[in-house]
Amino acid sequence: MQSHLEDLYPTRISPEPVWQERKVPVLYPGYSLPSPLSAEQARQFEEEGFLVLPRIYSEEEVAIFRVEVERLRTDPEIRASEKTILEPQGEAVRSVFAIHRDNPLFSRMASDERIAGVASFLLGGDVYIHQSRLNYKPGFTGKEFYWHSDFETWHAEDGMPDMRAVSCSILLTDNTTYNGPLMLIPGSHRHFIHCVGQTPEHHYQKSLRKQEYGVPDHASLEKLAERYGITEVSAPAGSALFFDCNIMHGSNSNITPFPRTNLFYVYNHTENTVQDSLLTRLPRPDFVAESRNFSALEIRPERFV
Ligand code: 6CS
Ligand code: FE
Repeated sequence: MQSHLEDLYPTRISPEPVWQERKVPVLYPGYSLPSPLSAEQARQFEEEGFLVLPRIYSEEEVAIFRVEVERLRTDPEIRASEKTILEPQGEAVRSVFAIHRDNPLFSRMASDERIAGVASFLLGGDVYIHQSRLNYKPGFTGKEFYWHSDFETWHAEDGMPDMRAVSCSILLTDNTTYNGPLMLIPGSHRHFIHCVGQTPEHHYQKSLRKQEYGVPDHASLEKLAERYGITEVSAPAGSALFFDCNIMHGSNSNITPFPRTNLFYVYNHTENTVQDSLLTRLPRPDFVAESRNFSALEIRPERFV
């Protein structure tokens, strides 16, 4: 029987949006040196809530990833899987979830010290994968991801207790200013905004295509954007973008011919595992949120060419 944890971030309860401050550090101490980041990089992540590491994967490695990504996109079995989400209008593949579990290449990549080592440093210790996904954002038809805090969803719908998780997005195509790059509000990770509205039953079946609950109200978004501005991340393929689980982010639709295809690994600290006792509904399926195997990743050097 799980002990009943206090809900530190009671979102989707109040009829009005509520702001509260983050309760835990952004950058966790306690990691042994040498660190994979410079002091300046660590400071930037703490201050802004995100950090770009340009071209950590070579062109040759990216080419290998893209062959696999294209194979997945066109594989009828993958397309028919519940782990594959289609775009809200039409039939293009929007996301494929749990690739760290089902795909040998992307399983190896999840433990690659070039990314897992940075996540472990930021979170201050042992980590496991809470969620992984491939977001295609195809040319012409890739639709937006509306503004949200990932932690708000992972807390409300998966039972993640606190903000001790970080996303790592690996850019598999150039993310330009025009093909729907990630937009972040730097500094927003320090505030937790309670969203209004209840979580619908089986919400993920809709929210992963187009999210309408667990999104902040316009007044809060306006206040955040006016206070901190909006930064878009344009960087070349092979780069890695680390962003705090609670930073407000979103991305626009892609009407250009150029896909914006990114891999995402969500690293969670092994002391922050999801707790059913925090949920008001049934837990989401295991392909969206790890619910059984919380053992620490064995982080190791990897090369893919
Ligand atoms: O609900 C989730 O877990 C997913 N939704 C979004 C918009 N970002 C995080 C994650 O992929
Ligand atoms: Fe997100």
